[in-house]
Amino acid sequence: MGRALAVIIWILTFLSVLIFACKKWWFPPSIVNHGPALDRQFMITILVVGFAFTAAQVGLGYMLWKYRDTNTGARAVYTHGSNKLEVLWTVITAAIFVGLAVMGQSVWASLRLNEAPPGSFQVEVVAQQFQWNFHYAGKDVLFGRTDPKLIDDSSLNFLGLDETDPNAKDDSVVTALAVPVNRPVELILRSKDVIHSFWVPQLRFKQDLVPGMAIRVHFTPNTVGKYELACAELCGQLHFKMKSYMLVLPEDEHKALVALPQAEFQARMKELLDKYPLPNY
Ligand SMILES: [Cu+2]
Repeated sequence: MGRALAVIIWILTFLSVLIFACKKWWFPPSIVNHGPALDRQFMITILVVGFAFTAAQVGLGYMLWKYRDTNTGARAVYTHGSNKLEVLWTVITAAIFVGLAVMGQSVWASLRLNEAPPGSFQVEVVAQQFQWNFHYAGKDVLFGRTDPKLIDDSSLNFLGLDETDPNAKDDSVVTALAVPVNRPVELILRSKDVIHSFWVPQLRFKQDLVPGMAIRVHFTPNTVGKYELACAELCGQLHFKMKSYMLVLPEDEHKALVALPQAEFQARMKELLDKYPLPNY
């Protein structure tokens, strides 16, 4: 029985490692400038914890095998363990964990702890149960005033955009995200009701949208295409339906799109969503 358990543990360990090593279920390729650094950091982390996991499980199997019931009548003995060893492996584990965190910090900081570069393309993202709204500033590059009192879903004013504000005249609110390629993009993330989470796997970050907050994130996409955008926070009964697309467009195509008035913007967006296929994973 002891031997069988040991072998089962080894087989399970081998299969678990295989799932990661074969890379069949891996991330889609990144499409942002910070992607390679983040992927490298992820790889280091998974190699370190993968090695620790394998060593621990192989050791566990070895102990099961060695100390199995052999019917020799030998008695179990009590041992208090070794304080020295306990301290040693706790210190080593702590050092590895803190080391990995410090290494990852620089990638994180470069993305999250500084402001978006000047000239970034800005989009206001307003989430609600259960849809994504994207607010574009239009030709004047100025967002129109919004007021929660003006929110009226029945007249499709999901954001409470103040139509009397001159800056709002050329604004568009549509249900998909379009950003230019090779230019910094800044998203201003808000929520109208509960916590949602903005997630495009190819962007290599996930960010909550929290009611009452305007959370800013920035990135520079480098590959033209259409990508799935999902809500990654269980936000209610129809959470699974809360999805959209992010289009990364060539500069001229993007420029022409965001200059369009609302209705034409929406129509052109539909055409573009049909034009670009989803990448196959
Ligand atoms: Cu949601």
